[in-house]
Amino acid sequence: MAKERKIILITGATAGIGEAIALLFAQNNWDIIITGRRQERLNKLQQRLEKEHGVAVLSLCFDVRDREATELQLQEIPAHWKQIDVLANNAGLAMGRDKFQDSLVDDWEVMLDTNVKGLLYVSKVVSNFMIENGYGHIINISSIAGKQVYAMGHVYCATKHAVDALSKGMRIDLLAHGIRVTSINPGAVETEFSIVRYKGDLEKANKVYEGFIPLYAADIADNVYYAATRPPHVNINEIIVTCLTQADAFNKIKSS
Ligand code: NDP
Ligand code: 8X3
Repeated sequence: MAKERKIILITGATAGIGEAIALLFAQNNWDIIITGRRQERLNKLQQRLEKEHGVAVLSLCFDVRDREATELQLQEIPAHWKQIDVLANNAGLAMGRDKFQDSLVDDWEVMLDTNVKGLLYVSKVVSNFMIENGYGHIINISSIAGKQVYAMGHVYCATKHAVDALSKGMRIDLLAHGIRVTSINPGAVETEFSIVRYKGDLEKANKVYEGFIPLYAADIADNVYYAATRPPHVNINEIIVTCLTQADAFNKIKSS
């Protein structure tokens, strides 16, 4: 069946940047595959996208750390939905903000398994759909933590450096198939990211965004949409984006 609209698959669409990407692409009449672990949020988002924007939505509930579930869920989508134009590899997280020597091995594993291995599991399946289709675009949400290493960032920064390297490697190997690869590297974006990083400690999480105007999830969705809608001969290799009061991982102006 020939498709009417373009299709984007977004991992981690139940919150923050992923949800904003879903909303922006739906506003622009794309059909959307949304994924995440929280079924209730997926249901709500699906209803919203279908009702407000009249686009088709496929919702897949799985944990990207679970290789078998990830492969099964993606392999089993109807053939029509495999004609994916854009994969936004967005699911990710930081866990803890402690000195290396004090940090928890369990936290390292969650970050490595989600940000690196989960991204790989999804990309392997979807890049093969794209090769079969003869087109596609993989957009990896990395971070300025993938460009610089800051204190008490060790493993999170390592996972995002890995995403940076993987984006480069994928771009080279998928070149012959006409598949574009972009990495987007945001500075501080106000989402549920810090609530997750500080394990539900709202006071610590809110402090991260005090005293300056951070980026918002919609700003990153805008970057993704920009990269996804360039003319076919153009590939945006990477975008590094911060709010006006942040120069890099180390220099941020905050009012007291
Ligand atoms: P949020 O916490 O708001 O959203 C994270 C999303 O990832 C959720 O939808 C969550 O869904 C999903 N997710 C997390 N773990 C898994 C998993 N194991 N399996 C499936 N889905 C998962 O954070 P952001 O929107 O800020 O983060 C999105 C991406 O942006 C991440 O990769 C993050 O590293 C990156 N980033 C964030 C920045 C920031 O300052 N906020 C800056 C730079 C990059 P669910 O819980 O339902 O599974
Ligand atoms: C999230 C932004 O600065 O906390 O990737 O690493 S930062």
